[in-house]
Amino acid sequence: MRTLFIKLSLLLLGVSVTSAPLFAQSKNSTGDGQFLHNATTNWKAQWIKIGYAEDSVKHPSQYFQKSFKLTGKVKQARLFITSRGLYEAQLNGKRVGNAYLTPGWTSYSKRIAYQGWDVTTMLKKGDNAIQIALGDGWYRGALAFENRRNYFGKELSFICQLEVTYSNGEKAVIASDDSWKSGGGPIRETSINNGETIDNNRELQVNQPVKVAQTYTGKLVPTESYPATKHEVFKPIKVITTPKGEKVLDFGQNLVGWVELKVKGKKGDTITLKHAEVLDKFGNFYIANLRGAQATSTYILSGKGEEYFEPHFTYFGFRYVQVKGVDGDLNPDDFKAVALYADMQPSGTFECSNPMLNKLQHNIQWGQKGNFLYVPTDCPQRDERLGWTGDAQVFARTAAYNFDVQHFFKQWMVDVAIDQRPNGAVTFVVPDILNGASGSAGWGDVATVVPWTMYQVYGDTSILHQQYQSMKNWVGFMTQNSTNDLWNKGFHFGDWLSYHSPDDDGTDAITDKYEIAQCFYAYSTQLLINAARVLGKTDDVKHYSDLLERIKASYRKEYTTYSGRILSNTQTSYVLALQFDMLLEKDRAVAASYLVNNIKAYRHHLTTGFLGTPYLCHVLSRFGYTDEAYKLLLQDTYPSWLYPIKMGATTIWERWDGIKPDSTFQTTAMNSFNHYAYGAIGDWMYQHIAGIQAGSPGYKQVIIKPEVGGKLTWCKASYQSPQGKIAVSWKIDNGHFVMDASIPKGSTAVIYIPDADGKHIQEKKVAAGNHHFSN
Ligand code: RAM
Repeated sequence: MRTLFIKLSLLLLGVSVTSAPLFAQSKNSTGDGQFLHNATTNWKAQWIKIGYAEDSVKHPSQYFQKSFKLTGKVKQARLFITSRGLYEAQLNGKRVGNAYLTPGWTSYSKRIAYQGWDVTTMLKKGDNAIQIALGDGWYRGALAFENRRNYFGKELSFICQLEVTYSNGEKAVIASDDSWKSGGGPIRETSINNGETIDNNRELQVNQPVKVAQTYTGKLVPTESYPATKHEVFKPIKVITTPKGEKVLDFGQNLVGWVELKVKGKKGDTITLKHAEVLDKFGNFYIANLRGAQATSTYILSGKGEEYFEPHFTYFGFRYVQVKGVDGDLNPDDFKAVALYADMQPSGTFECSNPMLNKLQHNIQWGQKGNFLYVPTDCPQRDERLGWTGDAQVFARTAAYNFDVQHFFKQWMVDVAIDQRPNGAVTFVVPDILNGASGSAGWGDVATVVPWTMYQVYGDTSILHQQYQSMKNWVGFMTQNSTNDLWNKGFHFGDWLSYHSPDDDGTDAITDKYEIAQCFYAYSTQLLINAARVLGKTDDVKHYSDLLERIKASYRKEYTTYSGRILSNTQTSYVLALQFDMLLEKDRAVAASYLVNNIKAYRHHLTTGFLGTPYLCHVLSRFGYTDEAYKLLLQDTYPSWLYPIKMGATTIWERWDGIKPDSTFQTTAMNSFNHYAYGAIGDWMYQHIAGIQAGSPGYKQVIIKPEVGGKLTWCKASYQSPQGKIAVSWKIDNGHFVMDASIPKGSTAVIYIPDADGKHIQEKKVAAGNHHFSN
């Protein structure tokens, strides 16, 4: 039976419990034990590590075990555990919990999250055993660029505490200490970038002593975020033999996770699964864009009946899997791809009459799924997979429409602050593994944008309290690096991956980096003022409001012309100036018209990169050009949101032209097919097509303001707000605009009802409940 997928790691157990099946594989049986959000303990246990010389070339998994007796009936039991490296824990032969790649990734040198599990049902009176397996994970690589190792330390270790309360109220604690045993087992090699090798012939031998490991000098903190769990399961939609003769499975969706394999073979048979996002223009397997990441699972069979494999301490970004080592034709039923991502609750749905837009929404959500794995990463497949701060800040608002990300970001933002440099510069990536590289406009602004966005969405001021000093430090950094209130120093990524003309005809859309920096300096200062106001810090409000005036005045002096043009004269330059209110009121309309002229000059193509794109349609809508926004959104030739969809994308690409119109690829140096940044358009789709907007922090007041256009005949969307579900469904019916809207209890709404042409808008105030409108 498929649900009885059982893993090779049967051998992980000690003698007394070897008969129990381990690591059952289906979603419903991923493990017993309930995850306890934010559960805390008083640590008494010791960190322990292996007590033998390790194989420092292959870095196999390390296994630990302890047998123990419980003298009475268990009323409650909790396991607290974390590791330097990744861990999987088992109690009496059963996997603890449904989370993978635990303890997740934080700025390990300063803090490591631990997990608390309710494991009451996993223990019994009498003999019990606990086993732990460790893998290198993010702690000691191979990680990021060039598969570097040992970013955070050289040795794996773990700490755990099993706290048992008996029915009679007595307590027992089984803690990691030097009485445990260590050893090796089937996982022979494992790393985030390269994958995992599992040898079913390697019996588990856990009979070596352990050593007490170095004390951890950072903080151990409870887990606030959502651990990675298994979600959708995909069967291959096609089995392909490529022109080169490669055997390839197509799972139909670019996803993040791994493949579970069921196989029969001879002892020593070796099966490899290589993972790729795309096939090349000839239909061959293509992995050049993974750069140094090997992304390979290698399984060595024991030959004992049907065997089951899945990796433990790695993950892949893939749609296609090349299989080697299986004789004859591949049986698609032997493989299933499992999506692995943060266990966040879905919160938004969006559908409309244009199937391409629905596909775009699908791709945005899958970009989020694949890159929300403990930290918000830029990409999930190549030798990178880092918490790029710029990407996270541009996507945060959209992310919050699609899923509940409140605690995901709240936990990660602590690391943003922790990794922040003493001068206030925010690192490019968090956790920082780039030696403190920091200070780029649009990236560092994660420090202000994410807390403010989360407050807007969830209405919870605690994130502002938590991040306020960090916000201030970031603005302080920009101030220190400014002369006459102009931030014109240092390195900046600029409007990353904006349009470059393939024809070298001078139409490259390059926006001056310091011009961009000045806009973000203003924006972050504005958000700091907003936060100061919410937190009642009146002196700061005054101080930063004065500063903001000066920043904007300097901007206008330096970057705008007499007739209202902006130095770089790109879409991004107008978009940022207008979005962040850099121009005097009287000059804004003309700037908006320059923006529209520019868009027309590119025949309704966007030319924006990471920083301009999120605000492009918002600015158009704000200045009365929703029709232009729709034209951009529905454009399907390069560069545009729908072009990748025409080319078969199932996720958002890093570049507008990851695959060019002639089906060749962009540079192998940087070409991810699962990169959520450009998915930031999702926010506009929810706010302006569906019309669901927050009228006040946390949606106590709701605005419903759909904008008709793009020949759409209907739209149906919902958002699970902190107040409850908001739903909107509109259609054009016989020349009338007809809408149903439901507003949750505790909220009121202002509803704007356009007519079928998008004009003559009626405004109504309504209370919670279901409402029907027609115009
Ligand atoms: C690359 C990726 C990432 C971006 C950085 C600046 O690594 O495109 O998304 O943030 O560059």
